Amino acid sequence: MSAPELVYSDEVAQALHAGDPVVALESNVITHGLPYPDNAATARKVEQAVRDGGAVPATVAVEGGRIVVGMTDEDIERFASTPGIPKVSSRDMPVVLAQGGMGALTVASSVVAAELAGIAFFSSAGIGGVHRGAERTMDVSSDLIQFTRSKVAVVCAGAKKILDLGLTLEYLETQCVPVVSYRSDDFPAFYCVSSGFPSPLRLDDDAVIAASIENHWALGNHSSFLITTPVRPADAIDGEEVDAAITEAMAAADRDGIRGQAITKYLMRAVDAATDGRSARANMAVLASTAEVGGRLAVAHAAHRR
Ligand code: PSU
Ligand code: MN
Repeated sequence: MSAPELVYSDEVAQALHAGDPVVALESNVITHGLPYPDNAATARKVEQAVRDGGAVPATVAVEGGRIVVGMTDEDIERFASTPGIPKVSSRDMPVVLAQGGMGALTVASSVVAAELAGIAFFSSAGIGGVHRGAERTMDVSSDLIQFTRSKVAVVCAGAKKILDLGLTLEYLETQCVPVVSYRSDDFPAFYCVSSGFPSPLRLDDDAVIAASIENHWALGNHSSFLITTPVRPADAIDGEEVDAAITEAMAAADRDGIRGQAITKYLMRAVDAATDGRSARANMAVLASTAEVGGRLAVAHAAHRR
């Protein structure tokens, strides 16, 4: 039995070898988060944002039975423009790898890939969470469960308001996953500056965050460390407007019988339509600004490890 093969881009391999900061990025946002060609353009902008923060980006995916660590520009274009690439979460990974097809990695499977690849940081604007109505549907994103199993620092802009963010925070607390908000008092909600929930903890100092991450692992926790950073106010969308669109979209999803894996994309597209594409633009902005903070914190973390 051999472990799945990882193929690194030269740049990522060199950075990891040198102990330079690297930030992993998900590919599901390319195939399922935004329509073509915005998705390809955004993926490149997000990679550039990681560089602006001072780190090397490594967008991760699966293809040909191998885990790709650092997609090339051509890979990104192909994934962005090929319809029907499956959304691959942690539990789907073994089968898609065995079958040899293309797979877009969610936050959950991306942190699996990052840890295997030796990458300490991952950035995504919106993590999955506890869905609204989960007490009925039991729909809790595997992202949260994977955070309890993978040693990766996750930088995000919180989670979308399509989720129950109060329950999401409760789950992370119960599971001993640290949640720290970087230079902000509130837990953010993707393209909204605040979810309305205060963050469990605020930290302003990059070096303290870097040391806290290492301490979390040194204390024997084989789990993730979450750091949130909010969307820039100029790019943000008003929370109440989004809430109204979500309530409507959830009723429509119910009518259309949309459940499970498909619900996240369905709700996101419905909110995009209801806000006249403004949420799609905010989406692109927050993906990039989050990645830049991810890059910056990965720099502090790499320095701490030296
Ligand atoms: N939340 C967002 N945007 C996204 C996703 C979540 O605000 O694109 C995607 C991510 O790839 C995340 C996945 O890992 O959806 C979670 O899906 P589910 O709720 O089915 O676990
Ligand atoms: Mn789900």
